Amino acid sequence: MPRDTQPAEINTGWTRAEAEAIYNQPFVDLLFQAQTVHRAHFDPNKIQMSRLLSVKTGGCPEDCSYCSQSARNGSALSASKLMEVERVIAEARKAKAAGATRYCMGAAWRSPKERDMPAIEAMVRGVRKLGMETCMTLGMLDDSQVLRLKDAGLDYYNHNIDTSEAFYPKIITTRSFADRIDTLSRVREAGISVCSGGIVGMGETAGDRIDMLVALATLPEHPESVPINMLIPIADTPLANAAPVDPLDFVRVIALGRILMPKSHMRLSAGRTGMSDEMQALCFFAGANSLFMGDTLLTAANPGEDRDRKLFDRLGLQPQALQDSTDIGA
Ligand code: SAM
Ligand code: DTB
Ligand code: SF4
Repeated sequence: MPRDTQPAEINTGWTRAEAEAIYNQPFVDLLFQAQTVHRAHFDPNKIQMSRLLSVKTGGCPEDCSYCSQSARNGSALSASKLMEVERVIAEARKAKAAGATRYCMGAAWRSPKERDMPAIEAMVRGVRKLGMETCMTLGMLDDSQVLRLKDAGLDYYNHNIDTSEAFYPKIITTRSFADRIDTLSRVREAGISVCSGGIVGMGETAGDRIDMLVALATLPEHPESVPINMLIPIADTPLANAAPVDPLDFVRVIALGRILMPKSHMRLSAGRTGMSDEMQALCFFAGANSLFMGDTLLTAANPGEDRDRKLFDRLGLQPQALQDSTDIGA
């Protein structure tokens, strides 16, 4: 049932059957519905721009099958130390100059250690002072860590559910789907905006993709930001040879997310180097309105600014200014 704290048109009671019926419509009908919902809430030609930085890379104790940074995956990445605060702020300044409005900092941790918290808080304060939104993704958080991040002024916390609850144990065994939901509810309760999505292309079924979106759309409040990643296959990980995703199925996932969570930013996230301009255009038509800019994500490649500038020119898209970041229907 919709919570009374949310506008009436926001539904947090979606069922699997409802979502399946939407997803399985003829492609053109699905896209028309998604674009209609999109236009009721957003300027369809504006795209929110975030920039990522890995502030602590590699050596992660978790066993996520897709990840270059898991110490268990034999991928060649060695563990780095936590980056110096001043360097992080210098990188954020460059990202702002290049047009990013949100700076997302990621660490390859199961959860942050006490000794790292002061530096993490200083990063949040420093990046905020530049006039950018801040996002962190640091793994699982306890109550006190969430409150400290909130006090430092953190705007968003990214914590992906990655896939359906049923498929989750096939991808990660060192933590559970329920652990993810716990951290998400702590973040929400503390008043930090939630960024949560998943990955398409890990061998999951269409049903798993639908269940993942229904899980996000039936949280007590929809995540403000929903990143949909297309798997970037990484050598020497268990998913190195995963079958590529059908691009039209990927577009369907974006469209369903847009319809189930009409006011959330849907981010066309990892995997854009493997997408044609035409596939990205269909994703924008289906309601994607956020992306990562710049030539690297955390460890993997991303289209650089030149390619994205050309794409935006071809499509008549514009970066969303920070003051436009609330939806037009609000
Ligand atoms: N360690 C933290 C965590 O797991 O929450 C933060 C960083 S983790 C790399 C953030 C997200 O990136 C993952 O949850 C996953 O959805 C996405 N991701 C990681 N590797 C990926 C890959 N090879 N392809 C696509 N998405 C990936
Ligand atoms: C998200 O959903 N995708 C980003 C961000 N949230 C942290 C990370 C993508 C990582 C892609 C693989 C890499 O760069 O190692
Ligand atoms: Fe660690 Fe995050 Fe990679 Fe999992 S996705 S191995 S938790 S860095």
